[in-house]
Amino acid sequence: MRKTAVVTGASSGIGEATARRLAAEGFNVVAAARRRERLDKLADEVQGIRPVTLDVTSQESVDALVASLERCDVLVNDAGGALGLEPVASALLEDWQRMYDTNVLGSLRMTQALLPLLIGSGDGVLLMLTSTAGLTSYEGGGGYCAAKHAQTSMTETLRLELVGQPVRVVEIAPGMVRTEEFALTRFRGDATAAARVYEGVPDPLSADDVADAIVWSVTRPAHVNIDRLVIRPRAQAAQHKVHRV
Ligand code: 8X3
Repeated sequence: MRKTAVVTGASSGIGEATARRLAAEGFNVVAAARRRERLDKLADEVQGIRPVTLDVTSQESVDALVASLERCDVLVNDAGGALGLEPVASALLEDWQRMYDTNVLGSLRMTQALLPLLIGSGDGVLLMLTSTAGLTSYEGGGGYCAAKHAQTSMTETLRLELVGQPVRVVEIAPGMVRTEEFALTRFRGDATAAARVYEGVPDPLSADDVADAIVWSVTRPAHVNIDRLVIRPRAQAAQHKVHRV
């Protein structure tokens, strides 16, 4: 019996790369995101992917997705992202609200809705895509770091609360990853500002590097729980310590 994996944020970046890799591993993949046309293209291209329109900020949308599932063995909570790089003193409240709603409450909605199926599978894996921003703080990162710290904390709490149940709780915390949209979204479409983030960095991680780690983590034997995997490019020794040429 093929296992089913649900991936949120699957229309681009790490989510899309994860959907592709999980399908290649033989999973039935439910690729979920808001932008349906991108999902349809992905599903046309890759066998084993079912596109589902999903807005993780809407309980109704989450419930509709869950109602369409017969089973779920793996949940990858990838939807989220950063908005703005203003200092806390001048940050926009709406940005903080949006980041909290997608990264934290979006993961909470999906987790609450899918836990019964994950546990019912007999070997479920709940994976949270957090960030090194969930482990440390940096100037301008206030709202994003706060949201990612909250998501990291939720992950730790879940692992404690679910011990003894047939479900693993995995956190993947990437550092610098160059994707099509992460920095562009953060800088509200300013491509020059987005490119500056990676300027001179020999090799930032790619979405596929992170997807590789995700797929490795969820395909370990059932008794092996990868609690947290921090993954950075070789050129990034710490949040502020980046080698540029
Ligand atoms: C992305 C890593 O350094 O932009 O989650 O916060 S960082």
